[in-house]
Amino acid sequence: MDELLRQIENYKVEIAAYDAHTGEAVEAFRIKYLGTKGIVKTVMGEMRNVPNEQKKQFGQVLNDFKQFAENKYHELKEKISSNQQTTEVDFDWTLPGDPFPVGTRHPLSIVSNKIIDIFHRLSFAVAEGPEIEDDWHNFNSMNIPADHPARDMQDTFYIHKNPDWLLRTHTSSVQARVMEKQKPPIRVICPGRVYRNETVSARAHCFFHQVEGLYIDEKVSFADLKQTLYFFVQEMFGKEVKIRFRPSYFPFTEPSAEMDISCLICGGEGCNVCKHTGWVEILGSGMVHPKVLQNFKIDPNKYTGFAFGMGIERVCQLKYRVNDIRLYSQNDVRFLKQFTSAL
Ligand code: 2NL
Repeated sequence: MDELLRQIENYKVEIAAYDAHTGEAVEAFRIKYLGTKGIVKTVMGEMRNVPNEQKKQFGQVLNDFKQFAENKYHELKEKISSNQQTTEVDFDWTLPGDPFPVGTRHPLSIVSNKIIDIFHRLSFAVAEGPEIEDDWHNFNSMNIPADHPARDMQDTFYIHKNPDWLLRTHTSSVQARVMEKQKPPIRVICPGRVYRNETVSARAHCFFHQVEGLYIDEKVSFADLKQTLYFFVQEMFGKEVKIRFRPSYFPFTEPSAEMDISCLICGGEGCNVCKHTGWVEILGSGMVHPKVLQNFKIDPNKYTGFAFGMGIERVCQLKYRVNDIRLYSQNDVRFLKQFTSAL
């Protein structure tokens, strides 16, 4: 009897001293003391040998012992689970971070920025204006007559509320606003979005982007126009590019000319892009019409100027070989990601 009591006391000391740092060690404790063949069960089995008159008192001791072992087990379990939480907080802050998914610049922005940069080197400033315009800035001041097809509902988006308002069809309206405010010398380029009522296809869209340029000063000549635009395409496409001018017509310039560059896709050999001519159209240009200058109280006898306009989608198509204009606004990351290194 006394022997058994002493043994229980020894187990209690052992249990009190037991420490565990892992789930496995806690489980080992459970098996050793509380398992079906564990120490608590074994000690309980000794009850058989206890004389009847001592059973009550001894039962109490055994129950206390069982309780003692169970308490310790719960204590150990508690400690392990709070330890696991501590491990999460105890994070290695020196580990490299997860990379942020960084987007890519839109190809039209890349090309627009390049154009701005090239003309900046020739002292052209950038001007911006509203996309919703009035008839005067978009058409009338630009010498576009009332019966011009561009003014047709079929070609231009008008604002129902006010028939004088429309979505600008070119960025000439921005240059009109510059001429209204500023006196020569004027040297600006106007990049921006423009709208035309076109059926959407691989080649046409109801909105696209343009850069127009305007240079007004004393003695500005067609030679200045040619040299400026030649410099531009050389910077944009490379020194080897060739240019040619074809006479053309625009209501706001006189004389007018369209400029072609030698086809960079086939090197002039003939391909689909240049329709086997070796040349591709890149922009329209001309000497600012005297009537346009007069509209802004600029004396055409004192001042002359040249102007030009080009589609950014078109330049982008030639530079990066984009063959469908719809790709620019579909937001397909497989398309956009291809311009990661073009910045
Ligand atoms: C084209 C042709 C052109 C202009 C735009 C212009 C602006 C003013 C005065 C006179 Cl303020 N002209 N702009 C001149 C000639 C051609 O654009 O085919 N663009 C895509």
